Amino acid sequence: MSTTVHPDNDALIVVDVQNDFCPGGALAVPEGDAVVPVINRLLDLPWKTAIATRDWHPAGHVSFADQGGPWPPHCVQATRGAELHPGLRAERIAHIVSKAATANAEAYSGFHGTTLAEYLHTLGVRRVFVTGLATDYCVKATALDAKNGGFEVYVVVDAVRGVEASPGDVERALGEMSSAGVSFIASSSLHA
Ligand code: VGL
Ligand code: ZN
Repeated sequence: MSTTVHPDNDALIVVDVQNDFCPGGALAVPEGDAVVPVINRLLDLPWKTAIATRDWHPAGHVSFADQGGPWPPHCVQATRGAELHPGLRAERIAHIVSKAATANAEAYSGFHGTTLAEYLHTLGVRRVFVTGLATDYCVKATALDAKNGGFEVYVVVDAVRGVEASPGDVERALGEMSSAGVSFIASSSLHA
C-alpha cells in the first residue's frame, strides 16, 4: 500500500521520544532509539503539522514507585531524561505538548488534559499518523484518544516500540487499537 501525505489535512504525532525511554534511560524501551531515523525521514514529508508529545512529570509524580506507582522515576521536568532524543530533528516539529505534568494524575495520552485535539481540529487536520514510544502505553492511549476525537488514525508500525513488561503486551495493544478502528502502515508506504 502507498499513501500520499496531504499537506492540508495530515498530521504527524511523535509520542515521547525522550532520553528516559531510550537505551540508558530511566525507563528504557527496548530499541527505543531505533524509531529516531524512521521518524526523521517522516519529518521530511509535507505534513500540515508535526507535533511531539513529552512525558513531563514533576518530582514525586503519582506514577513513580516511591509514591506507590508502577514506574521508576522518569521524565522529570527539566532534566536530561525528559529531553527529546538529541538525534531527533526537532527543528521540524512545530509544537510540543507536555503531559502528565501534575503530581497527582497520570496521563498516557497526548490528548489527556491538553489542547492537542483543538489544535489539530483548528488546523483542519483529519488524519493523524502516530509514531514513538511506547506502543503499549502512550502510543496506544494517544491513538485511541485520537480515534475517539474524530480523527482517522494510522500507527506507523516501524516507527513505534513497546515496553513489553509482560510478554504479549505489544500484541494486545495492537489488537486493541485495531478493534477500535486504528489502521497500521509501514513508513516506507508514506510519501510526498
Ligand atoms: C510512558 C510509562 C510511563 C510512555 C510514560 O510514554 O509510554 N510509559 N510513562
Ligand atoms: Zn510517565
